[in-house]
Amino acid sequence: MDLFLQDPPCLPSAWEGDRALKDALRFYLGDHFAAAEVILDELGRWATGPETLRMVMRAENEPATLMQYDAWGHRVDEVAVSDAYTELGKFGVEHGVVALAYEPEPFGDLARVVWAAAIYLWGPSSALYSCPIAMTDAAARTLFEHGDATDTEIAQRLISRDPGFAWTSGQWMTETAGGSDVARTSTVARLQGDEWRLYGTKWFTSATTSEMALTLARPEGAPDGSRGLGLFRVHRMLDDGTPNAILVRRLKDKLGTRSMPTAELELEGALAHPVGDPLDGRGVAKISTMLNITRLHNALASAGALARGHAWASSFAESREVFGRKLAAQPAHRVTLAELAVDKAAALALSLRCAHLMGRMEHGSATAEEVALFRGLTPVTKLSTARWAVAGAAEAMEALGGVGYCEDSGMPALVRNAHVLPIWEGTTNVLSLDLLRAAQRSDSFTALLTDCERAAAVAAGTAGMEQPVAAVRASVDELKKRFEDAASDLDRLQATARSIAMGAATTYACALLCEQSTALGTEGAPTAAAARRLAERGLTGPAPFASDIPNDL
Ligand code: MFK
Repeated sequence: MDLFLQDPPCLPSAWEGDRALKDALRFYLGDHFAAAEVILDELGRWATGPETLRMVMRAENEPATLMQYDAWGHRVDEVAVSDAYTELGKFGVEHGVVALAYEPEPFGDLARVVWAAAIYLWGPSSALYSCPIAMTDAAARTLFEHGDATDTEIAQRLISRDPGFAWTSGQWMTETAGGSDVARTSTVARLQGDEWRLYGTKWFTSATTSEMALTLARPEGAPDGSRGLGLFRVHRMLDDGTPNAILVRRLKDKLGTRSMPTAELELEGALAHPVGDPLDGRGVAKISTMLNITRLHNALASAGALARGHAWASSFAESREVFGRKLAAQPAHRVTLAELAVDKAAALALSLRCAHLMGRMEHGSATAEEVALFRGLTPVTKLSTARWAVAGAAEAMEALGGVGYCEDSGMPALVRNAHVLPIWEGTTNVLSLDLLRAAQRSDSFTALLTDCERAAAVAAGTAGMEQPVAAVRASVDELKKRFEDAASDLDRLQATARSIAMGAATTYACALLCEQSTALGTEGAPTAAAARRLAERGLTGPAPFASDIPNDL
């Protein structure tokens, strides 16, 4: 008897097969769409091509390694990465995964939208080279905003498309005592002669092979807490070609992101260059420029993971027959695929809107309301998309059945790598609290809800959009009430923060999809369907605890 062998699923071009992305870009880009399509079409064909997918698999199977000593006992601390990882990154750099955001032509203040689409397509095939790229982009913007002429010169390397000239940057924030609570940073900056030297241990430093990093340290004599911290640029190698005084204690043995090295570093008097005045107590505020950009990268990685999971599940369902018909035609499975598509559309809507606002801020065309909106939207987008990505990656793996659970399908890597997304760059709770802080300091929450109402108003009166528009309006009222009910008691407000943040994410995603589908007219039918489905699921999510959290649960 012949053994039945299933044809492997075959991914379409990541660009060609992504209707939600194209529709969203038509909405944002208008006349610029055609120019963007040329770039994104090439990236999309590359991202899901068989050769690229083989390289991704190879990079995943060749984790980063550390050699601390050479054969003669000298301390060398050499971190090696797979050449497949390097090649995937090089392709991205050449195709502008940083540069696109900084090139004034042809997209002007819409450059971040095109850039975001590029990251979304390239990221899932980067074997986590997306991590150094996130930090590189973020470091470049931070140096441009807060640095001097030398910093600006260094930043040219970070935004270059030439792999021979381009550098990547790390972001060393986390210490043993301070992951979320960065105020507990204990690295000391000592002024020795006219040079700053850093002493301390950095506990998680990703992309250890990067040529430089931005890091926080406390100048000797500066006050405790976050207001005593300065921001410093540190290079791995010194100008004379010798290594800086940085020891690699060990590489982290992580659940995922294996091709990308993450180390513990010992700074033993590492030469460092202050970014701005190291004694102005603005280190955290300055590195926040960086955080907001890496958080958007994180959101795009989440949307990209959802897209890749959905693509695998859909193409498998097209080729698989079960119980007498195609899996893609089985009602239960159609629901699963549709729900994945809705999550992807929501993640994309939030991420692209964030990118749109960021581009306007970077080009000086954003209004004060848009700046306030961006401040609240960034944590909301990062936290929600990351959680959707974890659930979506697991769902996609399940959709491939037993083969999806096997390493050589690539799905376990998708699941492993998705799990970092809610953790790095601020956990779900830390970012929920960040939304509260932004709400209190810059009225960002009000700006977010106001923009929900604005977007819903655009769609009001459009046939078929009555239900999602009404749901957005009701949810805005409910979220305001949740905030106001808890506002007078800080502990209660913090206990409510996640419910408010997740509710705001789904509500804003629905509002954006309502607005986009209306603008797209008949072409916007799939976007309208996604908005309706979000509304059917319920926008506000679970209510917070009605009273104190019971101790006996
Ligand atoms: C593929 C994806 C790629 C992603 C790769 C990334 C890999 C990188 C790996 C990592 O480095 S992960 C580690 C990331 N660590 C974090 O995300 C830290 C999480 N903790 C926080 O975000 C805390 O909220 C924070 C450290 C910012 C709290 O610090 P503080 O000093 O206690 O907070 P405070 O007093 O609110 O903020 C100090 C200043 O910064 C204030 O300015 P002002 O003095 O002018 O008022 C704040 O307004 C400002 N600030 C804080 N967060 C901001 C911000 N400004 C703008 N945007 C923000 N998000």
